[in-house]
Amino acid sequence: MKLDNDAIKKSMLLYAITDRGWLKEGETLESVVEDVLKSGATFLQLREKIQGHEEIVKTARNLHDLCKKYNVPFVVNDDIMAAKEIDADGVHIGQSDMEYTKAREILGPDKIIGVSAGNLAEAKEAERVGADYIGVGAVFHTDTKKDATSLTMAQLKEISEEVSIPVVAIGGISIDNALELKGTGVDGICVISAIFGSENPSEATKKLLDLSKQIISK
Ligand code: TZP
Ligand code: MG
Repeated sequence: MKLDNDAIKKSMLLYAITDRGWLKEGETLESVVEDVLKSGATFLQLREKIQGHEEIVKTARNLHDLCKKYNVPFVVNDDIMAAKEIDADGVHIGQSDMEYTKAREILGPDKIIGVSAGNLAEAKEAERVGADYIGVGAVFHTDTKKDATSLTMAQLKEISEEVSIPVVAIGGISIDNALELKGTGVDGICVISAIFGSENPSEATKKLLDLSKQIISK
């Protein structure tokens, strides 16, 4: 059974996206992800920009096992077939690769399909087709995704008001700026470098979780 809208909303609180580019000597993605899950991340996405499908499947299987242990939903970025193969909780797809119909056909009604949105029109379109949540950004400047469009807090607020599916803010979010998102109506924050690029991913996770609770509190 798929998580309902409310449960997905709650799981957006601290959404972590992996990036093996930040791994330090001797670390594995699995070991860092386990620290991050232990420290309170509420959703996990495997995002691989270099690995091929076979490697993605292997990593996804390991991370999914960890996520099950911590009761955290796990999705794969872009590789719908990898998500299908390991029975992940779903996929996250971009707007440019608006493959929603294909993803839903392959994964079925019970899987989570998240879609990226860079503006209100994209957010509404994602909701219309049936996305389970949207990742909206970039809300701040980020070096992680060079082609991400930049949004103002007012635009972000409008998007949160106009769609009823869960909204998670993404892009350049750090411990230093996260609280600027308070009042925008988002359901949580999604980060890559603020966790995986941090000296101490576990501590960063705890701090960001606390900040996100402040952001979503009315
Ligand atoms: N989509 C919009 S911004 C972004 C993605 C994948 C990058 C987020 O990475 P960071 O390091 O949290 O800015
Ligand atoms: Mg993509």
